[in-house]
Amino acid sequence: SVTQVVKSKTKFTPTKEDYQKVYNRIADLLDENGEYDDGSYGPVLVRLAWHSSGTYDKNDNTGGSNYATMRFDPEALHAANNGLNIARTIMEKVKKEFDWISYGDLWTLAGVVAIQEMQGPKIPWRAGRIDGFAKDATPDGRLPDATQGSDHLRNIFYRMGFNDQEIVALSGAHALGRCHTDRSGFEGPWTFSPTTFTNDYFKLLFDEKWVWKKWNGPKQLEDKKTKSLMMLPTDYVLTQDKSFKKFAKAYADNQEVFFQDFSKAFSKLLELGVPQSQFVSTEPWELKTTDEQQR
Ligand code: ZEM
Repeated sequence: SVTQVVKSKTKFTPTKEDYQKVYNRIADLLDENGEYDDGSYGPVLVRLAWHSSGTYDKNDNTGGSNYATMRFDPEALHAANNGLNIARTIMEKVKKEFDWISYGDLWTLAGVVAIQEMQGPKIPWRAGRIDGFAKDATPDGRLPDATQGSDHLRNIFYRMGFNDQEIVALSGAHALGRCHTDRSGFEGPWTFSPTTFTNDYFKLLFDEKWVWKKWNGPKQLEDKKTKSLMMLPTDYVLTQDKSFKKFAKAYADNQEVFFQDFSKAFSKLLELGVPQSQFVSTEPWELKTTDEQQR
């Protein structure tokens, strides 16, 4: 007779506490390399979360954060994603330690960690994204082109399901990080504190005099006073278009209002393309910052 040995493998069901552990691991990685840029991987991780979500098209429900298709060529090689291999490589370390998390959850969670740890607002977040396949990857051209104007911004963001107020709020993420000539062709940071989340981007847009930079690179603006800050044409448009300007001014005047609106819009961005039925909880979670945990 044959004795059959049945190996029963119980599937690991992560809890909120498990995701908090992943959060903490990512938080520890943010400033492990003081040599990198302004001393933090936070900004490039926010950009990874954004580019992995902003491919969403509400018309056919393709793209978005669900399948983490930036893992695959040609999406990984789209010019818009230049430099994000750095962010994806850092996230591999976390994935090795927490192999049960999906890439979509990992990358969006990294965006949440980065914003919260860099003094930004709490970002409600839910788990449940699943890994997709190369066939789910999105075509090039779904992310915004910095050289264009308000019509383009609206076309791109309306396609994701955002309105003018949300476009402006999301653009405030440019308080963080910088442009790199070897990634986008543009150069420099938007603010004097690129690793702290503030409403300075909006303040500077209105308070500084912005002039076209004289150089061989793509069209960008520099602040007349110090010439050390930059704005993309799509940033400057927020002060020129009547509807955008109203929101940009409100965010320049009141950081609280900006934080609230950014939190809502960024949370929504990170859930684009994820079927509601996939989320493990109906109520989004607020994960604790490292400060709150006094680790
Ligand atoms: Zn960005 N972004 N972005 N962005 N972005 C860059 C960098 C960063 C646009 C854009 O072309 C560029 C949003 C919206 C838009 C961040 C977050 C968010 C760079 C520089 C460019 C060219 C890349 C480089 O050279 O490294 C355009 C046209 C946008 C339309 C409005 C939204 C929305 C974001 C998040 C909510 C962040 C954090 C960076 C900095 C990355 C870094 O490595 O420092």
